[in-house]
Amino acid sequence: MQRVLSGIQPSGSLTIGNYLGAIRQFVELQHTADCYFCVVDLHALTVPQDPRVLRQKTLEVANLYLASGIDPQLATIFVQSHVPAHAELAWLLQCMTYYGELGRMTQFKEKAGGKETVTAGLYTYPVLMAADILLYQTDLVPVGEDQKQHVELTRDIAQRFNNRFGPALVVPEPMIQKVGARIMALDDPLHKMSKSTDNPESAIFMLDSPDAIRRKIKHAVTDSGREVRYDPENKPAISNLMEIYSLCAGEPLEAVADRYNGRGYGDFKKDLAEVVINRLAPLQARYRELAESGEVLNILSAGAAKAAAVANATLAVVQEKMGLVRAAARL
Ligand code: ATP
Ligand code: LTN
Repeated sequence: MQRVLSGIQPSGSLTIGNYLGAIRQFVELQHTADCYFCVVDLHALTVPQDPRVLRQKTLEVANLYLASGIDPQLATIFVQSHVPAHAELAWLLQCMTYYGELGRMTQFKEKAGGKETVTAGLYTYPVLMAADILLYQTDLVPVGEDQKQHVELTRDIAQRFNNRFGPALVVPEPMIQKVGARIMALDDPLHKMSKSTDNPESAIFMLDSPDAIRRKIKHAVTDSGREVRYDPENKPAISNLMEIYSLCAGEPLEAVADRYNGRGYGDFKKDLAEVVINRLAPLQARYRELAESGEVLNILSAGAAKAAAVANATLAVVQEKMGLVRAAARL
């Protein structure tokens, strides 16, 4: 059985970009692969977080995994910081990653924006992600398009380790969907929809109310002209909305294009809002039940125990190969 691992940062409220680009794949993969899905709280600390909000968002992401249909009987759900091996392996791998390699990461360049005061953690962030992946001997990493470069760096680090110390780490492959891998912001179709945005109108959040969804879609920017046509190059805004429609309704893009052929943006946007609302409604209802039950804490502690067993085995091999004297027992 193939091993799958992915993670989402509790750095804000999850968007439909996170859902359509990542979580939707997680739900499918749990039936055919041995899946590990983590809430990467250590990654969220790379930019300033309010401790109270971080705690709340960490549980919110875990509950949204469950509400989206990830079944803890089929997949292992856990919080990254509950498994200390992640931070430990990250250090060991930082000592095998080049400064120049990290400087080339586009996500770092975008988030740092040339400022001196960004944290060292933001710079080394991709190595922590490599540790997340390599600890589980992961074959496949389902992610959105923006993470492809980080998975490629992970492959380079794994190969470098294996070449220097002998085979120890599985070299993973990214798994990126054809449609939905890069949902764009509602106010700017040239930028990805992001949960840590300054403008909450630019994103549809998984827990948005029907009214908020209607308002945001109504005000979403469109392109010049008025025909509803899938053409990401010349009509990036409407093409993005069509992708959201297609994925939420479970209909091919061509069917959406045919239905709105000869009709204007107004009709299309009105229907799109209802399609998104209907897709999210059952998930939001399950979320409310889960959040009230508090059951997630038990699921996360069982998940961490299962994850730690796999992670610690890999960490021990890496430590031994790199020349660390192993303590008699894990303290
Ligand atoms: P932040 O804005 O805090 O950097 P984010 O919204 O980009 O966060 P992440 O936690 O970094 O979300 O990403 C979780 C997963 O969701 C990743 O696999 C990422 O590729 C995917 N993802 C995030 N945004 C989008 C998007 N707009 N379209 C498709 N996939 C996305
Ligand atoms: N870096 C990712 C989140 C992330 C991740 C991972 C994704 C952390 N660890 C391991 C896949 C596998 C992001 O910013 N979206």
